[in-house]
Amino acid sequence: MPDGDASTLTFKLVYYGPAQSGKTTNLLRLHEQLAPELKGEMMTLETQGDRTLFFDLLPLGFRAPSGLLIKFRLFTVPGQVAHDGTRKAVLSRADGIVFVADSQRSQETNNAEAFKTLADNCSRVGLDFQAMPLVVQFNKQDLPAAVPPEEIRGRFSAAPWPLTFASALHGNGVVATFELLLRATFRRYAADSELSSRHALDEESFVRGALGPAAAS
Ligand SMILES: Nc1nc2c(ncn2[C@@H]2O[C@H](COP(=O)(O)OP(=O)(O)O)[C@@H](O)[C@H]2O)c(=O)[nH]1
Ligand SMILES: [Mg+2]
Repeated sequence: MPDGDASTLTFKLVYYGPAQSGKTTNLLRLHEQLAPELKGEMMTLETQGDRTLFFDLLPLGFRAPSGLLIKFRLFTVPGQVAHDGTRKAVLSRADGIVFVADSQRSQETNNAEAFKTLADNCSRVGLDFQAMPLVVQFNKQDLPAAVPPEEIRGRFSAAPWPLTFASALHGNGVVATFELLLRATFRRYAADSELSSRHALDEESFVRGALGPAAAS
C-alpha cells in the first residue's frame, strides 16, 4: 500500500533486474523525457566504474484535483549478486516493480536468476508477489544479439505480466514501460486509496499527471 496521510500519497516503484541490464539508464531517460508538475533531481550513487553499488532515486509528482499530492519515488536496485541486502532494503514496501531484463541471448541465465531473486526477496520482505503490479521490460533491443520480440512473446505467452521492449540507451520504450506500470499501479490501489471516489482521479488523469504534458508518446 502506498504511504500516505491526508495531504500526500507516496508510491514506491522499483526497477529490478540483473546487473547492467539498463535500470539506471531507464531512470535517466525518464528524468529527461517526463515533465510532471514536480520533478526532483535524480540521485545516483555510483562507485566502481559504471556499476551502481547502492541505488538510484528519481522523485516525481503531481497534485490531484482534490489537492492531494501524489508522489512517486522510483528506485533502482543493484544487480550484483553481492548486494542482496541492498536489494531487499530497496524492495521493502514497494508498490510496483519494473523488471528490466537484458535482451541479449547470452543474458538469459542472468535474467532468470534475477527474476527468481525478485520472487524470493518479495516474500522475504513480506510483499505479495502475485498481487504486485509488475511490468517486464526486455531492454537493449538495439543490439544485434538481442532476442527479437516475437520470440520473447512466444516464450512468455503464459506469463501474466505485460511485456515491453526497449532501447533505454536511445530513449525508446522507457516512457511506455513506465506508463504500463502506472496503469497497473492505479488499478491495484485506486479503490483502497480512494483515488476516484475522494480525489477525482481516473486512470487517464493519473497517468497524465505522472507523465506530464511533454510525454505524450
Ligand atoms: N546497447 C544498449 N546499451 C544499453 C541500453 N541500456 C543500457 N545500456 C548500457 O548498458 C550498461 C549498463 O546500463 P545501466 O543502466 O548502468 O545498468 P544497471 O546496472 O541495470 O543500472 C551501460 O553501459 C549502458 O549504457 C540499451 O538499451 N542498449
Ligand atoms: Mg544501475
